Amino acid sequence: MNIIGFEQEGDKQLWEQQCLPIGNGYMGASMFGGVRRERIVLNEKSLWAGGPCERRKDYRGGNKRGRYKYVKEVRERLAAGNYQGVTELLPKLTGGDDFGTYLLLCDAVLEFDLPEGEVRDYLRSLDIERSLYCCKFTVGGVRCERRAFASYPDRVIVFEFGADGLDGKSGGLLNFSLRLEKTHRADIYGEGDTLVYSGEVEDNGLRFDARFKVSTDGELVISEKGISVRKANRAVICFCAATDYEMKYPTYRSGTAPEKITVPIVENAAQKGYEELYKAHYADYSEIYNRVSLRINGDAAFMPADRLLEEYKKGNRAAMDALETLYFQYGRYLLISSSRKGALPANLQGVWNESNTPPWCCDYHTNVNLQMNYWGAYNTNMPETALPLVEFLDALREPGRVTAKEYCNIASDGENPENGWVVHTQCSPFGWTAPGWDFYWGWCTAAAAWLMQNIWEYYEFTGDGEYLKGKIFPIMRESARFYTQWLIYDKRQDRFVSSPTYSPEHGPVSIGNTYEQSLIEQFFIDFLKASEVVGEQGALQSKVREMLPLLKPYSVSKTGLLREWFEEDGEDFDRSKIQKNHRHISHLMGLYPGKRINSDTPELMRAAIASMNDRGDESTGWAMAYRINLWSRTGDGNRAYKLLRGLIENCTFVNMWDVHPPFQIDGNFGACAGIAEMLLQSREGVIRLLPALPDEWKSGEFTGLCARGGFTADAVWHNGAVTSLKVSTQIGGECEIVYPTADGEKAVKVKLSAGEERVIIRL
Ligand code: FUC
Repeated sequence: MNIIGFEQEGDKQLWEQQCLPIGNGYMGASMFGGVRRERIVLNEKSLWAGGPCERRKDYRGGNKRGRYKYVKEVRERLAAGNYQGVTELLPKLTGGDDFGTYLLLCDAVLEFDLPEGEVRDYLRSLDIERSLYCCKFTVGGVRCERRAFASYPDRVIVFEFGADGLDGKSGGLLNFSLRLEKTHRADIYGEGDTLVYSGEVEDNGLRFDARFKVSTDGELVISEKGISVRKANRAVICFCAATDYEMKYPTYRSGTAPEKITVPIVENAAQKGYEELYKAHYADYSEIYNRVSLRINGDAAFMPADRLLEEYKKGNRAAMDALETLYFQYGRYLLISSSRKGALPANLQGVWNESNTPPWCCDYHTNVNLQMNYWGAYNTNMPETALPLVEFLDALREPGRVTAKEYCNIASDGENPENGWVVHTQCSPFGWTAPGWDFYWGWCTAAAAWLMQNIWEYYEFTGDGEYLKGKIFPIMRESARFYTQWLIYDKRQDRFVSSPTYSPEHGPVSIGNTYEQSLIEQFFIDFLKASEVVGEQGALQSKVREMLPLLKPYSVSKTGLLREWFEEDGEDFDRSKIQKNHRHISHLMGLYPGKRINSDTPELMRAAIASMNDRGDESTGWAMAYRINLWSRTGDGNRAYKLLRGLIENCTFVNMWDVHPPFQIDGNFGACAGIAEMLLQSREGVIRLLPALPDEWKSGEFTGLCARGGFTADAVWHNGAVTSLKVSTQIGGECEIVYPTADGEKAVKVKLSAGEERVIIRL
């Protein structure tokens, strides 16, 4: 089932629970399906307050000057065992408070003149296979149909409104007005058949231009009050918005008037018309979406989303199969709709946002959230959705160098160009890379190391060596330069450590916690592999090779748990700041998304499992999604499934958006990745089919899931055994495929040439 549908209008006050979202990476629209009155929430992803501007000439991405002196002092006190003594210094290890926020563009409010009468046959739906929103109903002898989609190739959002007489004769029944609400400082006016909303963000003067170009067979009046369409059968609005933001340090302005972007776009779109636009949109979208299919048990009939969720909670198996596959594909829909090349990456809410004061500024949170947004990009066969992240990180290097200099005394200059960059927990499109304004969440020196995993995996899954060499590797290399200078040798711990460290987002400040050490370790491993691929060997690689074995991220506590803090069994370790069931479970990075804890490290695996049991199975949206992936990596499909079930039952709104609370899209993405991880895992040339299959998923099939090494697999299973299996590759290579059979497990080695596909088991 590919439809999220409702038989009632959405409550327009309950945006995060009830809207249906469409988007093309650049823009988003959320729809409620109002019969007589509709609210459409409109977004443009670069519309942000904050950053450099006339009235903030001294903007420095949050960086305060010369803070490395305090960092040094903190390091020395910690190294001397004076953990209490650093508390007074921690406020010095923070950034400024001029962070800014993602903004709402505006609401479009539509009022429809419709005859009195009962509304019948109402359905509003989001078809995620067709990437099309639709709202249909009849009232007082009029049949209304409204559709909308967001096209990436044409960079417009297209709204279509239609009204027909049920008698088949009467015409001109479409009468509506559209006005803008919650606008920023702007001029709003009519220009021919176009409503123009052009202005600037009050905080920073960022210019924007939004256009609604109307085509209709009825009477059209456009003025500063908005759009009025009368006596029409049909109207189509092509909407485009753009800003003069540019992802380029230090001004972050393109110098191009945004109407230079929007005018040709809406003109071109209106020329093409609805059908042609939809055709191009569908061709673009479906080419990505259709790469993967999933069926669990039987095929499901349509059920409205609210009922589906209710039936799910009651344990209705058919509803559960339907909702689980829908949730999986919805994650893919949301990423295709909110992360496309040319636009900023998906933020905490993707691209959708109804407020000018959204939670956590709707930013790029890098202590887990931004990373999680992209976990499903590769294994669910959509590597191009990760390109905005690569571009974003590339552009963060310049401001990140300022943070490296001011907080870590790692400077880039003529002699040492590109000598190291860093980013901490919160990050904005204006290069805000400084630590957050409070140490106890804002400090996170390993965020960049973690993000390197996200982009290195682009290569692992696609094998695109040219892109690795030209784009990804330079970012990794500069990160390696940073960490090799940042790590210090700690005598008492006898290892190279990141210091100070803070395990997100609880516990005491410490030296070399597992989170930081394990992320840096994984990054060093990946960096050395990447260096081999691009053929670069030098002093940096030697340094990394020398430090790697001395990072020693993992240790097991007296009680058998994987230690989150190296010092945690010590007598003077401050346990008062530990929250037992904390949502972050940051010491398990090596199990997932990292690869260091696995079946070849049974002792660490046991400790990791003990830690997961200790943390518990109840948490908030993204943290539940994280746990699905973690349990999948242990091979315990039933436990992964328990977490998936918990996420859907307790952390999902009826529109299938993930609840942290509030709505946070990372949980949607993390769970999508987790479902794929239950079905296929890959590591070190080995591909495992159904590695964490729950008992409930008795039979099913998937196509197009991806493995490291550039392989794609299609499989069918019955009673837990793979009964049909095909692998293919665009790039060629060797791998071992391990899959469950009716009487155990089978492993086959295959060697494929580029473009080859091989049937391993025929149905
Ligand atoms: C992390 C989490 C919070 C929230 C925020 C956006 O810091 O700890 O729960 O998800 O990101």
